[in-house]
Amino acid sequence: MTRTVAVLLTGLAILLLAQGLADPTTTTATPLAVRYVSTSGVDTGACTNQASPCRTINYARTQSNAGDTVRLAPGTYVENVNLFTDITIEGAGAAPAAVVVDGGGAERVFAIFNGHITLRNLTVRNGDSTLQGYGGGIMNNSQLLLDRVVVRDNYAPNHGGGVYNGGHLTIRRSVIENNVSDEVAGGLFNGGTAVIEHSTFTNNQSTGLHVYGGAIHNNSTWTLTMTNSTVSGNSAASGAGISNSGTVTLSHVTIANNTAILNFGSGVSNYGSVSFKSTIVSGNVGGAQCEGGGSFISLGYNLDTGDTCRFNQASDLRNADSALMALGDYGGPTPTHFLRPVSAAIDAATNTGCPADDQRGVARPIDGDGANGARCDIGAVEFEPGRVYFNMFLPWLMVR
Ligand SMILES: [Ca+2]
Repeated sequence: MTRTVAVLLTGLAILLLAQGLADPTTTTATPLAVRYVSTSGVDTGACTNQASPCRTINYARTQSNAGDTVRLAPGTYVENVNLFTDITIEGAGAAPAAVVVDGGGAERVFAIFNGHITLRNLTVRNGDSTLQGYGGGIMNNSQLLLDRVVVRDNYAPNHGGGVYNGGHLTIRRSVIENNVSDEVAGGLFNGGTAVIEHSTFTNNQSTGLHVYGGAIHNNSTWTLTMTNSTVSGNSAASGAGISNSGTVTLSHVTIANNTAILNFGSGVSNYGSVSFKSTIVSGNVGGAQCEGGGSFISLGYNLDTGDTCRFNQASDLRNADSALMALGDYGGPTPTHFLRPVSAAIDAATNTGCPADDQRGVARPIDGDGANGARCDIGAVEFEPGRVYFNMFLPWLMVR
């Protein structure tokens, strides 16, 4: 009897032990943490106390577990950051300009080798990849999301002055500007998968004598999808806006005022496949706006201020007046080309497959011409008839 009780008790103990091991409260992973960094901080401890933040991104990164967030107080951080595991690095300022990660002109700013990485609400500037090669501001060989990021004033002697992507890249609500490459792609070189939304590429340069891709080059076999975005005022020998030898899909994009120094493909240079839907190609300078031996596929509702983009659907507008206003701040986090009231783009797209908003975040569609109800506009921006931008609109009225 005693032995039976002992056996039963032992069995019960094993059962309880097994239940204990299975109890989720004893096996939960370390909770995700927020690590605080400030220019007035000190690199000690785990950076989890907002009242006593750490000083550098690199120190906070070494304290982080996979999935943690490093939150940067407003200020400028001169650092070069290599990332190997899941992490979010985000600015705590009201705008990306308030939180700056500066490469010091000596190295890349961010190099991403592994993991799912998010950079949010900050500026990446003054990177120089002379010692490393591709990607002056950011080199991504993993999974990267740029959300509300400004990538500016970076330099690469090789491909991708602003960003080199060899992995999966998503860009949202961001600005890629004033970046320079001495080879291909002043703004973004894509040798992976890139998805770009609500973003602007402006004033990027590819400076080599015979190279291409002022704003963007999408390389062979790779894919780039761009929606509700603007490519304006970039320059290269050829393919000053977008150059492509892979597959590019454009929807509600505005490609304007780019300059091809060697007079070839000022808007788009294409040796792969580019499809256009509800896209404006306007006022690009140097050769034809669209050139190259690749396939140009119109999915309709496009606007060409000339007639070289092979827009051959009944809904396409050729030799049309886009009547773009200058690139500027017309609301939203990124600069855009708002439309003048006479623009042929107004109410000339289709509501079928039209995005729910425009590049600025203004809801689509809006009735822009007071006829036939609300209909989407061609390009990145939806015209608002009640909205007047005095600074630029009044001079335009005077010259009309
Ligand atoms: Ca409209």
